[in-house]
Amino acid sequence: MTTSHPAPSRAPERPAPAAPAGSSATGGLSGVTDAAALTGLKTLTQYYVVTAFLALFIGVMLGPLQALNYGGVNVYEYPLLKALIRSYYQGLTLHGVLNALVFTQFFISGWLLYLPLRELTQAGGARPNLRFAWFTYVLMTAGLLTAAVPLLSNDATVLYTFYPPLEGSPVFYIGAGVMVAASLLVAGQVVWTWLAWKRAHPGRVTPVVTYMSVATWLMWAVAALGLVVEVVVMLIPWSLGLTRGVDPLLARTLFWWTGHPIVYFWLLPAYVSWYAFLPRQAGGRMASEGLTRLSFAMFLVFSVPVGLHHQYADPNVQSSWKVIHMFLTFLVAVPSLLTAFSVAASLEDAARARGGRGVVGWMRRLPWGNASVTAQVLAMVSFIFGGAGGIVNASIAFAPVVHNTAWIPGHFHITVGTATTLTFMGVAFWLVPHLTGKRLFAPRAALASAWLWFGGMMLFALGMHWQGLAGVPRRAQVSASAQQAAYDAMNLGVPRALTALSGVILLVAGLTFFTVLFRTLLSARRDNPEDTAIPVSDTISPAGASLTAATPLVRHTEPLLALTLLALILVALVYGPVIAPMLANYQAVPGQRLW
Ligand code: HEM
Ligand SMILES: [Cu+2]
Repeated sequence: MTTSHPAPSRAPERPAPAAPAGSSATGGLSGVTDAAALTGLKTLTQYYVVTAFLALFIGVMLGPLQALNYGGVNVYEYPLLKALIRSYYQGLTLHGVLNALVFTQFFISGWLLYLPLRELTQAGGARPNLRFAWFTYVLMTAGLLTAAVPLLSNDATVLYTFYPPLEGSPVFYIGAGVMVAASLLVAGQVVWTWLAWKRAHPGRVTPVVTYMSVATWLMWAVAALGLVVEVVVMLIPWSLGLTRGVDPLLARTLFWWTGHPIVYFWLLPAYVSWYAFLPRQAGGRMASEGLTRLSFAMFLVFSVPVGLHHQYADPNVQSSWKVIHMFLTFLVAVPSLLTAFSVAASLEDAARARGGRGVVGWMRRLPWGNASVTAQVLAMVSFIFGGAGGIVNASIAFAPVVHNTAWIPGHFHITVGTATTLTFMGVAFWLVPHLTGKRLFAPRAALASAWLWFGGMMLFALGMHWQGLAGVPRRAQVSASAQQAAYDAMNLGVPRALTALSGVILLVAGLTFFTVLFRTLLSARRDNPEDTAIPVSDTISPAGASLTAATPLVRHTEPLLALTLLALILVALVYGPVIAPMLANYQAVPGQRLW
């Protein structure tokens, strides 16, 4: 329908409410100072979002070069490129760190700070502490800039997983550590503000967007412990020369304590949009608030104790623990399936309200002309394939077939690289106008960028999964290998061509998207800021405002701190017996610099 302007409030023709169902009693701005605080919060959020997309821009520009590598074309000998990056692996480190760590963390910090603080202020909470929020942003950015120095000078070409005994400059570990620590301050501020609201409003049900945000941040706080301990206790002293070596197995185990749940830290903020905003944008309603809360409560409890599914190939970890982590991994698939069905139901609700008919025919009636909706629906479609592949990766019987092959990057470009990234792009199409009061530049180009990204990533995934099954390793400059005969024997013609082509499509997609984004940001016109209100959805089955009147599901999912304690206990149970023998048998290995 609307091809001219994908602003969210266009989909349903009614004024967008400021507060969601359940907190309407105190909805609306309560005074001038609150309005000023929210304006300040908007500016801060804009900084987070713009920093995030600047990182993504640089990261994404490196991707097509890697896709060409997997297409058999080596571009890394060109003098112009050589002047910018020293090697394939320096480029790959920058790509992984900027896209997977920096883009995601900055976007999520802005997104899941703004939404709950704003919702709670409007639900009668205190004004947000902007000073603290700015302090956190500055700290996070300082960490990023610190880590950028050794990354750019080729002194930390350790890839985004920085497995020891690969040893990078201490400046990298310190900068990365500060950046991650800053995300915990965002978590702290959101949880703190929520607790203050709860004290001031006893017996009230937490508004749903705040609920989802607090659950995500609490999950991340439990998840980040592993990485923080690895970096602070092991890697920083070791890279400074204070300890003589580091235990690679223990470091990897701590890394994956964080490294698996980090994927939920990337996904849940996208789910927030799919549950709370996308239905409204498409002209429908959220299905059930109780189910929404249940799936976030399950993510909080079950996301972390699963990391060994990345270590099936590691020695000196008992197989029984690997199998236990595998079953727990399958358990986390449950809330993802809940999400898939709930969100599909709300989209169907939207499409039928717009006259859609038939078992699948209703899909045609989604507002495909709206770039924000289209990007997010396509992101969800890609996640169907990504999630299915994830089950394969997590299965101890299949994992050896795909482990460390091109299949793996094929997999995570349709999960974090599309389900998350394309959702955030789609969100940016309304969020940036909302934050800046500027109109989205070239909505048709925005729509085209979403389709190109989706199509490009689907081709990329096909090419890379295929190559992985043929046995092509990941993290390898295959186009410059001295053993080309080995690759020739694999019959890679078709998947290589698909991968190279996808790189070109994704370059066009990226350039189109960033043109839309930066032209929107740089435009001087600020017209009609009212047009870009937050598209909060109504709910078919709401939770209500009062805990005593709420369903048992709502009541039992409300105590998020108790659920966090449960998560910590579960993590201690399934990681304690794995880590204890590693500590007892610590193997100090000296560092290596292979680049
Ligand atoms: C233009 C779009 C993109 C293209 C063409 C692209 C291409 C690639 C390729 C070919 C690899 C494999 C390199 C190897 O294993 O040697 C790779 C790795 C990776 N990509 Fe992308 N990518 C793109 C966007 C993204 C996005 C949006 C994200 C995340 C938000 C992302 C995250 C990663 C990560 C984490 C790695 C792994 C790095 C490593 O193994 O150390 N990429 N990319
Ligand atoms: Cu995992």
